Parts: sequence; structure tokens; C-alpha cells
Amino acid sequence: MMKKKVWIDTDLSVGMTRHKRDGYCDVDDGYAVLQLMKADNIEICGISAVFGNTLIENSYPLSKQMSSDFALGEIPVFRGAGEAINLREVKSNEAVEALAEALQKQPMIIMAIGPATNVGLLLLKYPELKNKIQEVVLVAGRRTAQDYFKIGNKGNHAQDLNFDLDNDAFRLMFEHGVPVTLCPFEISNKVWVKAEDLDALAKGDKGNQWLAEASRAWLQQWVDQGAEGFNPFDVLASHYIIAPEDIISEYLNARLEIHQDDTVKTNVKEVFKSYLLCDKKEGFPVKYCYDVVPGYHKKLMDSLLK
Ligand SMILES: [Ca+2]
Repeated sequence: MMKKKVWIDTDLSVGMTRHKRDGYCDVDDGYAVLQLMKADNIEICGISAVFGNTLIENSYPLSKQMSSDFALGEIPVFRGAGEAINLREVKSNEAVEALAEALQKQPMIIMAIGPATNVGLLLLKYPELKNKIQEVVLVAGRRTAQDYFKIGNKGNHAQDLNFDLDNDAFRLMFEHGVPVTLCPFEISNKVWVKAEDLDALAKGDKGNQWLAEASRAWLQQWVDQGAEGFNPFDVLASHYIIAPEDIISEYLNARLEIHQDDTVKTNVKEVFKSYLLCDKKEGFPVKYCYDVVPGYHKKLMDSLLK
């Protein structure tokens, strides 16, 4: 079997507490990375860490920990961007150079499940390598500016975090014509991880156990918001790469548009932000994943517990 060659760009934050505010960070990158590590048809060529859910000072050591604990340390890990692209002072980093070197050797799929800053920097520094990127799979986007990302039932709207943290990184991928696949909230909110799923993972191998334990506080945070479980956003990207037949998608066009910021809790309508919108109007062509096949939840659990 020809294995798919995948580079992972991740803002891993499993088990971390939030920077400068109360609560825990998302655990979803851990599910995506572990699922890829366990997939028979995937070869992970490297992992680059990026800021996002947490600081680069956390995502980098966590990436190294996952490689050493669950992949025998055989996957090389590199420290990437700690902040969004600054177009007036474009700096490369260890991860961007390693990704460039890997792409020079062979084409790869990039699973970018944080802000795509390292990929954007790569395109600025090495635009000639754009043809070596088979596909970038990202977690971002929505259909209209009125669609919102609901967490629980208390009226809280979540950010389109990866996109919000580095708009320019996404623009760079579109403008370079890199094949982009988006796994937005629209698909991940159809998939739930609940307490019984964590109980099942707790009976699995050490990778499953680590994820289960670290996910309890994250789950509780969602339950406190009125949800019955949490959406494992990033695992839709890894699942799409492993088994695209389990994911339902359509071809749309993407563009950036500025509208009022729906995540700001105020009646003062003075805060705006960019939205990543996907529809049939003019824009950059993307594959937009919006649903999973029947029986998906079992497929997901089986892929993690194998
Ligand atoms: Ca992530």
C-alpha cells in the first residue's frame, strides 16, 4: 500500500490551562495527531508546532512528547511560529525550514490544525514549493457571516480561532493556489465526544489513556456551558485525510469579508473582524467538508482504539 505522506502543523494544547484567563485549552489536536499515528495508510513526515490554542512554549514540547511517547520518537518535531505573520518583518523559523526541506524531497499533504502561520511563512519564503503541497487540510470557515459557532446553550459564540489568529496565512494559501480543504464548525458540530467515550478511551492503550485523562476537564468545561459533550474539531481534518469516504464535502469558493464581530459580548456595534466565507459566489476554490457518513462516531472511536 502506498502510504499518504502527511506533515502535521499543530497548536497542541492537551492538558494545558489557558494563558491569561481561567479554564483549560482544547484537547482536539491530540485526537487528530493520535489518529494519524495509528492509521495504517499514513506516513507522518514531520510535526511543526505553532501558537494558537496555547503558547508555542507549550505546543512545541507537547508535540515532542507525543512523538516520543506514542511514535517511538521517530517523527521529527520542529518549533514553529509563536505569533501571526507580520508582513512588514517576515521571519522564518526552524519548522518552516524543515517543512521546506521535506517538500523539496517529496510532495506532501499538510494537516494544518492551528493558525496556518508556518504554511503562510513557507509560501512567502519558498513560493516555488507551492506545487509540492498536494493539499492543505484546515479547520476553519463558514458559509455566511450569520452562521455562528455555538458552545453549549448559554448563547456564547466561539471564535473561528485558527483563521482569526492569522488571516494573512489563509490569504497566502488562497492566493498561491494551494489546494485547500476546510473542515469547519459545520462538520465538527455533528460529532460529539462524551463521558462514555472517555471511559472507553481510558481502557485503551497509553495514548488513549493520556487523551482520556486530559479530556475530562475540557469536557467539564463544555458541560458547564450546557453541552452534553465536546466537538473534537481537529479530528475531522485527520479523519478526512485517512478516510475521505467518511466525510461529505462539496466544492465552494472562499473569500475574506469584514463584518461585525459576533463573539464580542456587547450591544455596541463597533467591533469588526474578517470572516472566512465559503459559497458559490466568486472566490478561491476550496473543498468544504460539512457532514459525516452514518455510523461515523463508531468509525472514529475504532480508529482511536485500534
Ligand atoms: Ca488545533
